[in-house]
Amino acid sequence: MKIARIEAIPFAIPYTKPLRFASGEVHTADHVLIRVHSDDGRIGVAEAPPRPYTYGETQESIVAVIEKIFAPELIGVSLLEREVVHARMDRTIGNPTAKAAVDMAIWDVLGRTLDVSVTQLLGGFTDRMRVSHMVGFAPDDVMVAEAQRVRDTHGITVFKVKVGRRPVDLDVGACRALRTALGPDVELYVDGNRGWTPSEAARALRAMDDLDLTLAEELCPADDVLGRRWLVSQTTVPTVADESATTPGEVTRELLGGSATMISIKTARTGFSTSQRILHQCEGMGVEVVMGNQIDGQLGTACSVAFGAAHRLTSRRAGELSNFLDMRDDLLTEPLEISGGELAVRPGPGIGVDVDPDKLAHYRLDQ
Ligand code: MUC
Ligand code: MG
Repeated sequence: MKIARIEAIPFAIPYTKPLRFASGEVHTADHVLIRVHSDDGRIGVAEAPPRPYTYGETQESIVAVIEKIFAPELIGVSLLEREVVHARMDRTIGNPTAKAAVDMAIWDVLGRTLDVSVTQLLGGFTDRMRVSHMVGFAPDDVMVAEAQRVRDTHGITVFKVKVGRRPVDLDVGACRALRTALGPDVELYVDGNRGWTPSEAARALRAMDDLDLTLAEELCPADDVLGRRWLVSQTTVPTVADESATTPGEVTRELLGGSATMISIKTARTGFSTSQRILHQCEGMGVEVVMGNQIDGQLGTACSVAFGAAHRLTSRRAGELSNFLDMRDDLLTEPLEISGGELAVRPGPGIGVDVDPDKLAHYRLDQ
């Protein structure tokens, strides 16, 4: 039950259409596949998505930190010694998606070793989640057509609309068009990826007061400390901290500072181990959470649903689990399927998915 080897394999799979948002855009899933081998021959997998505009990591930096620093520090550690794993990785600051993927691949190989699913190991609350779909920047009619297609094809009725453009009327118009076209029965919420000032955000929320938005995520930067507090005091829409709350310490700062009222948990940046700490922290403080998406592929999405379904609090709301729908292909032997607006946890041991060797050979960049 010891870690024998860790691989970091860069791969690239194009998107059928780019996802655009206030802090960047994604055209290709240029991710890193992590494989953790145990000394009894089992392999656990996870994927790390580089998001330079959010965490400063690149595909090259993820491969380098895993090969040069984490792997040598972790060889020989037991799969059960998660505290040791994290103490060693935390000697290096930053690099959240690299650390998270190593953590999740260790849980996967542990689950395979014990012949138990990660969802069962983590909490075993349910076996599925409702799905929320992210709608990126585009002309209003294109955003509406995408939401309608996703609703009609996959039964999804919860949409997170990307906002944060200037002038704010662009996004107010897009949200209004979506509400008019989709009717009152779908859930709509917004994510600004730090694009607005607090006063722009307040103006936009006021202009959308009649649209029944359920959440407003990261409308302005965390460094607008007093501005964000002021914004919370101006609105009755719960304000979600996403990229401003990526560690337990940041979660405490955002919540106790009054700059956010809910937390987005992303397994892509906090793995299973630290996501569980953040979840319990929020639960203890009486704060709601949403399972976010780091624009994950199918492997990352399988990790999110494995974690989200494991706990009562994370499975209550729809999780953001559908970004992979816009990828041209993926690495798994059996693709994930969203139907009736839900995504089920894979029943097998660990995360429950397998990487197709032919697909990996085709998309990997290092051979
Ligand atoms: C999101 O919820 O913000 C876009 C940038 C990022 O860091 O995550 C995605 C989605
Ligand atoms: Mg966000």
